[in-house]
Amino acid sequence: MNIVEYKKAIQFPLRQSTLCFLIRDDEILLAMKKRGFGKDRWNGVGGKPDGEETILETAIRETQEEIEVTPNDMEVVAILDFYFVNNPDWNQQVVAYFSRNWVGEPKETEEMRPQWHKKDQLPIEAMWPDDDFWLNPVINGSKVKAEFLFGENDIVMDHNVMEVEVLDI
Ligand code: 6OG
Repeated sequence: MNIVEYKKAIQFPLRQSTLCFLIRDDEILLAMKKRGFGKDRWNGVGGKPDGEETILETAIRETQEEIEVTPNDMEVVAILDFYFVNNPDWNQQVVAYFSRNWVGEPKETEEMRPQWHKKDQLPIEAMWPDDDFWLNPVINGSKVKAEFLFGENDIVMDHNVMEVEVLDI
């Protein structure tokens, strides 16, 4: 099974979700997910829209809820389409942001334990496997449009990663 075949058999549009990474100097803020989808993985912070919220409003609210920080600037750095052969309910499009300006200090909450990491020392074995394909190019300044097909045990069965000039949400 590859992405082209899988996409013929599923329902669109994908539901959307958000992911936000704080950036300062040579560091990136990752947070350990303490419960639910992606538990025990380091990731950015984010989640699904509530009601009629825009995707940007969602990204800001989720960052407030999960690490008690209010981002002031949000740059869209990646649009990631995730497909799960065995769990189509998990299929989703994730809009990823970098924020370099915010109010507040990252705090641990019931959902997330934030920690600064050197950009060149990501704990990749404890992150989603797709991050290995797209996060470094984004850290190095690229904008990325990508799609991933996951199989058993969240193995990446197929992927396409494109560096693009402009990202349209
Ligand atoms: P809730 O559904 O728990 O939010 N997310 C992913 N992040 C990465 N890096 N890789 C993936 O590969 C992901 N799939 C989802 C979006 C889930 C959070 O996890 C992100 C949300 O920020 C499959 O509310």
